[in-house]
Amino acid sequence: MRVVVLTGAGISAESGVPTFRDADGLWEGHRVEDVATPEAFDHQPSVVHRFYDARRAALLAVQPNPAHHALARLEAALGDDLLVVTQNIDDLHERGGSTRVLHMHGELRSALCRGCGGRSPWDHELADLPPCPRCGVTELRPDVVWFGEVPYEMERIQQTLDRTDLFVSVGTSGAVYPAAGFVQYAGRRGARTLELNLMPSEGTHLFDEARHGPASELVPAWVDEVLG
Ligand code: BV8
Repeated sequence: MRVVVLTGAGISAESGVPTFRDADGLWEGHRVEDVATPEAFDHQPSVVHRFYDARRAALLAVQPNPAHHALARLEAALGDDLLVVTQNIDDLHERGGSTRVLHMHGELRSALCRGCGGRSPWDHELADLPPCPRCGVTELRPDVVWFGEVPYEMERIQQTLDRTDLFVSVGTSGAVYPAAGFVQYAGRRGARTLELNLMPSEGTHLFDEARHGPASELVPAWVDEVLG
């Protein structure tokens, strides 16, 4: 059985990573346009850097939770028949043991050089405008996909969705495209679709089945079911 699991901020909520839209969510203190658009970066690079430097530093204080670990268990059983596509820029899937993870919106622990286009593993700040480890110019930006930018690896995602048997969405509000459109895309190609979320998402009506509750409980239970 070929499975694609799409994850959002909700899968990392119980690890202590703030979600976007929930009460005390990331967007509370910041207007999206002010911190997550290329225009914002052109106008106020220091504001944008501080926003991502703070999230990168906060990663050190959080750990993967049972939902991340359960997906790693599923990967151990399904191997190449499982792909985790995440909208999250944290590294909790990998720290939970998953290797087949695709970060369609980028990663906090990576810096992208606007000079040479190269990517470098990054665990420090960018606000002090350090030089690119590859080309030396001070043109580094967070390696994340901002609103109005094309998500990473869309072709590979589409090819994998084309031949998936089961599409599962975990911890996402279904508010941001193109990720929010994957359930319809996969469903139209015959895949069964399942939503695992704390509460009904904006696209809950598009799923064959929906289960609501905390990811740390729903995901391990679903994985146990799949692994029988
Ligand atoms: C693009 C990185 C062209 C940076 C992010 C069609 C219609 C309308 C608008 C558009 C459209 N197409 C494009 C747009 C514009 C835009 C968009 O969607 N706007 C929205 C606001 C309407 N999209 C874009 O600009 C995208 N680019 O379209 O390019 C294109 C398209 C296709 C092919 C080629 C080219 C780029 C979007 C990416 C932006 N970058 N992140 C950063 O992280 O700072 S988006 C960011 O916000 C996240 O990555 C994620 O995608 C989104 C947040 O959503 P969630 O992760 O779901 O989080 P949220 O807080 O909303 O919800 C949490 C959920 O978890 C809730 O449902 C909650 O109930 C649940 N939950 C909470 N706790 C738990 C839980 N569940 C289980 N257990 C718990 N414990």
